[in-house]
Amino acid sequence: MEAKASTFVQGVDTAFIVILGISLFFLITITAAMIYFVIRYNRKKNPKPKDVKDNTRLEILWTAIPTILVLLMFWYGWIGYTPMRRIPAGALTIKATGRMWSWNFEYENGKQSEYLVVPVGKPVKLELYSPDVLHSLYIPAFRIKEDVVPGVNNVMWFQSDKPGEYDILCAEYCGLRHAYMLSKVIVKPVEEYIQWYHATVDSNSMADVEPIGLQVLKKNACISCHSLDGSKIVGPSFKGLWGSERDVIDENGKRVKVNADENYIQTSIYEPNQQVVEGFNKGLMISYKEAITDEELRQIIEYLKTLK
Ligand SMILES: [Cu+2]
Repeated sequence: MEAKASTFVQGVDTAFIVILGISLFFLITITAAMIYFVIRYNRKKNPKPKDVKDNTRLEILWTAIPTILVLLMFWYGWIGYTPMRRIPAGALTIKATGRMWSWNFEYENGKQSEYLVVPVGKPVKLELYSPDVLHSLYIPAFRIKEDVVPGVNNVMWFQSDKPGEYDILCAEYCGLRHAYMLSKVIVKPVEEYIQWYHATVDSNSMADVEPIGLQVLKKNACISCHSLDGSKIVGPSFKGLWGSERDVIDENGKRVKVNADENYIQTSIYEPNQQVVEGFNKGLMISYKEAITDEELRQIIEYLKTLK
């Protein structure tokens, strides 16, 4: 048998085909019967219709058959779903973080990546974490999807038996840019995975040759809301920010002019709602005091100075 993208494919596809098959059967049968009855029992042909009442056999049949069908659909759904919640002991654990607006994956040795890299044929457990809003980690090829809820320790798992690349999406659409949270699962042969796991340079990413400040911005998903090219996304662009004069609304709702210096940048990252640039919405950004260290803040400032 051909290897499947994940061990859940068979169960989910069977449930899907059973339910689709039953639905199609009834759609066609009921529509055909309806058309036939409209013609066959037309009032012109039957001016005095018979009044039919209380057919016990019919009533038992149309109660029993749908009950059996519903239980059948439940059964296939149950068979497909229960393995998803039974996580094998000894599964490889990876922390999956969904934040505004990208995914980040952290491995047991502390290595981080923007793509999820896993070995083929091994169970992988994802510990789902969100620092900000609801997200939903969705890997269609693996037939799995799970909500990532702030403050809740949710998990999901899978095992892929087929090396390759598969899409990752965020299926939470009630926010500004969940649809932009695209990533990939890269399933590698075990030796290749081990090599990647221990390598300090991530061959899947150009990140390591970029300025450190930019790496920090990318790691914290800053650039999914703040562009580097001057375009307006969710927040103000980083381009030309350093040293510029900003019109901001302070905590009391008063409009003030400030200079974009070290202090301003630190406040904007650690206390983002204290001074919000005029024309942008308050309350969309969370504090990055926990996530960004003083040293990283310095590196960000060094990088911003180059974005004239
Ligand atoms: Cu999301």
